[in-house]
Amino acid sequence: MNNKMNSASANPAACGGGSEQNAGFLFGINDSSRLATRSFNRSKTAGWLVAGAGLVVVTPSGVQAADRPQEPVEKPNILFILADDLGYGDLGCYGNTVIKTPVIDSLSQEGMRFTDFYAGASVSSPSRCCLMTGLHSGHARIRGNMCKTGGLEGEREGIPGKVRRANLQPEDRTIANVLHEQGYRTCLVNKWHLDGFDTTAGPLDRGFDEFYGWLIHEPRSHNFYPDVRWNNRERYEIPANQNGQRGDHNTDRSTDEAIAFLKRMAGGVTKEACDKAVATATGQPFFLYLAYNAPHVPLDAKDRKLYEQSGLPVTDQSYAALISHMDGCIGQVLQALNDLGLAENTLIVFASDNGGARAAQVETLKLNGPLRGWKGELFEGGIRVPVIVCWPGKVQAGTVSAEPAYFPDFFATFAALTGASAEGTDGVNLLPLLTGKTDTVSERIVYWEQYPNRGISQAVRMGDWKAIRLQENQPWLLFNLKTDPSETNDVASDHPEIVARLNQLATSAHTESPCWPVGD
Ligand SMILES: [Ca+2]
Repeated sequence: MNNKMNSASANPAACGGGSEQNAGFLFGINDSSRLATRSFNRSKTAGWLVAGAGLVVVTPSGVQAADRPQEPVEKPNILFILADDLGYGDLGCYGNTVIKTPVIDSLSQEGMRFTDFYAGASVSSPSRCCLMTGLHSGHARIRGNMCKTGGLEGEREGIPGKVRRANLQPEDRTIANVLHEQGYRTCLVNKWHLDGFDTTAGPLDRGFDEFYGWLIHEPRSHNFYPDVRWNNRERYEIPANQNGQRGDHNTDRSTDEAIAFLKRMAGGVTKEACDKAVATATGQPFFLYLAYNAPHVPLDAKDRKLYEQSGLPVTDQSYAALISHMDGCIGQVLQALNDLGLAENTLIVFASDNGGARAAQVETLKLNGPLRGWKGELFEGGIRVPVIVCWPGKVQAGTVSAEPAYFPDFFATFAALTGASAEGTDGVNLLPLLTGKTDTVSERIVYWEQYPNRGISQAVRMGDWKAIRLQENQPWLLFNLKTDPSETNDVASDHPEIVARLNQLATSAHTESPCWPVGD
C-alpha cells in the first residue's frame, strides 16, 4: 500500500495526458448524448480511421533474434475490448432501441458483426479463462467463478473463507504469453479475474508486460469507485475515491489507462516522463486487453443524465447509463488510436464476457434480446454475446457473419495472425472468415460445460443444432437455432440420431477437473 502517492503519480494516465482534450467531435449524436458519451470523432466520409497509408510492416523489437520470424511479418496491433455482463440485446447494432451506443454501432459498420458468437462460459472467470488459454470449458483450468475443491479459500460478501477459487497455473499458456513471445507489448487494463485468491497469479505472472486494474483478493478494488488499485505490481490508493467519495469512475480510469498505454506505444511519452510506465517501446506491436467492468452490478453509473427524461425506471436508467458511458469512453480510445496514427494497423475486437444478468434487476430493457436465459445459464442468453471485429483493409466494413464461433477461437486467430502455433488449443483460426476468404467455418462443435450445485451441465452446438442438458442424468434438449433462436421448441424426440451424435461429442469433450469433480 502506498498512501503517499498523489493523484498524478498514482494514475498512470497522468503520463499520457487527459482524455478530455479529445472532447467535442461528436457527430450524429444530440447534445444530451454528448454528456454521457464524452467524445468521438468520426468523419462522415472517412469513418473514424485515418485515411492514407496501408498496413505497416512491423519488425518486432525487444525480442531475442532467435525468436524472430525469418521474414518480417505483418503484425497488427490488437485492441481487445471486453464488456462485463453485457447482454446480446444491449446494443443498438444488435437491435436495442433504447440504450444509446453510437460508438459501438459505428464500429459494427466499420467491420464484421457476428450474430452467433459465444463467450467461453456463462460467467466471468471461466469465460475469461477460455479467452486467455484457447481451451473450451471442458478442458479449461477454471470452470466456474468458485471451485468445489482445491483452489484457495477466500472472502466473499465480507465473510472470510466463504468460497474457494481456482487460478491460472504457471504452466497454463495464455494468448498474452504467445503474443509477448511474438514481440508484442502486452497490457491488461482493469479486470483479470483469473488470479483466484493467489496473489502470485496476476496478469504480470501470466504473460502481460503491463497491468492497471484490480485483483480478486482485494474486494476494495472491485467496484465502480474503488479506493485501491494496481499499477503493475504496486498497490495504490485512489485519492479521489477515499472515504466513500465518488471522484474517479472505473470506466473513466480504465479508459485513461488504456489511452496512456497507447500514447506510450506510439512513442509519445518516454519512460523517463512517466513515473510508473514500464514501456518505452516505439513501433513495437501491442496487445491491449481493455476489460471494462460495465455493465456488471452494482449499477453504479457516473450519472443518469442521458436517461433522466426517458421514463425508464431508475435501475434501468443506471444500467443504460453504464453502457452509454462505456460506449463514449470506447470512442475516446478509438480517437486516441486515430490521433496517434495507430488505427490503420490495429485489429479491434469488441465483445462481452457472458450474457446479460438477471441480477441486474432491470425491468424494461430486454438485455438478451430474443434469447432464452441469463448469465449463469447455458441457454443462449447466458452465452451468446455481441462480438464485432474491425481491421482496416482486411475485414470488409459492414459485414455480418452468422457462423458459430466462440472465445477459444481468438487464441487460434491471434496466434495465426502473428505466425505462432495454437497447437493443443480448442479454437479455430477465424482469419479466413474475417478476411473474406471464406464465409464458413469448417464444421466443428462448440462446447460448454458448467457446474451447478452438484453434477455437471453441458451444451454443444454444431451447425444449427444445439443440445443442452441441465444435469448429466437428465435428457438432452435439442433446438434448431436457425428456426428457433429462443430455444422454445425442444425437438429431441424428433431427431434421436442427432441427439446421440451430440451426446457422444459432448461426452468426449469433457475432461475431469481436480477443482470441479463430477459426481461428488
Ligand atoms: Ca461477467
